[in-house]
Amino acid sequence: MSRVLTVGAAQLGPIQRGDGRAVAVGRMLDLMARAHARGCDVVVFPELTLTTFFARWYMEDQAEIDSWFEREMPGPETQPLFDAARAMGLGFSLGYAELAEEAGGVRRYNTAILVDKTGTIVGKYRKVHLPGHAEYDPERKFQHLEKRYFEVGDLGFPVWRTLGGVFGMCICNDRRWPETYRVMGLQGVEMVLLGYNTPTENALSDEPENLRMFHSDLSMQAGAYQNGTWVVGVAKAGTEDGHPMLGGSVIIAPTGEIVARCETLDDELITAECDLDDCAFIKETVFNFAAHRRTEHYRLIAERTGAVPPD
Ligand code: ING
Repeated sequence: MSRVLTVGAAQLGPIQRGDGRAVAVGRMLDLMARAHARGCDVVVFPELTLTTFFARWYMEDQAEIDSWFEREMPGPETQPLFDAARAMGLGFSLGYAELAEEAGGVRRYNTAILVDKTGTIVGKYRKVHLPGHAEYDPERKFQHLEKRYFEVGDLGFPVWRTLGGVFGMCICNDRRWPETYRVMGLQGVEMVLLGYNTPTENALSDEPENLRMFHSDLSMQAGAYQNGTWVVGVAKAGTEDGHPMLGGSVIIAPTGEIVARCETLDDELITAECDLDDCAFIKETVFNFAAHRRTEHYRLIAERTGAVPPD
């Protein structure tokens, strides 16, 4: 039995600070049309797909800051994406800055949503690992103010049964942390959809660009293999207002192998036939937690060594 999904990774090239949302949406609709032409079931877009990576800019005026956020999803400018999904029978994941009025206050998150083939939002995730800093840092070659503009995500790492499988999401820095994949892995995730906006330079050191790409791939490949899940990692790439961003969007199999990778720093679609049933072998053999992590042995070892057994 196989459950093959044709998956598209829709890398976006740079979005300049002066580009309106319509520029991004227009390019996304073109990528969706190309994905549909290639028979895709779902297409994955980057983190903060609708705007430039505005966290690189120090801002104090709240109205200016809030101009980068979406107050409704879909809203007038993003509705065409949902209409296209429904018309083409094409699911998608989308990253954006979310402004929500919740619990009697205004909340701001770095958010991703999963939309099914009917154009319905079936899942939402809010970024947990916010890198960078909250105040202007003169020591840095450039700013990375996610801690200033976003709150820590409050939805955990859920998974959703949709598109014939078990799907999860995370965002950018989340992909570097093993817990991100593990929490979803323990829920049986079969495909993790993630976007990233990763500067090619380290603001505080002379880290070489190839090491940035290596760490990005390493994190996602390990997460895929150690949890027996597909991982789709999609960049907003290229140079935004003089700030270069990593490309290298990938589709990674549960074995940890990269099965497709973008080669440019522009809008680029890569696709792969992803059999969700390929997850089972890794989950049920190499990483069979119940079979290979024998917790009753702790007590035996504790008695022999006098160590304090876990509660
Ligand atoms: N960007 C970067 C990322 O995690 C970063 C920030 C780069 C942190 C390299 C640590 C090392 O890919 C975002 N937006 O999280």
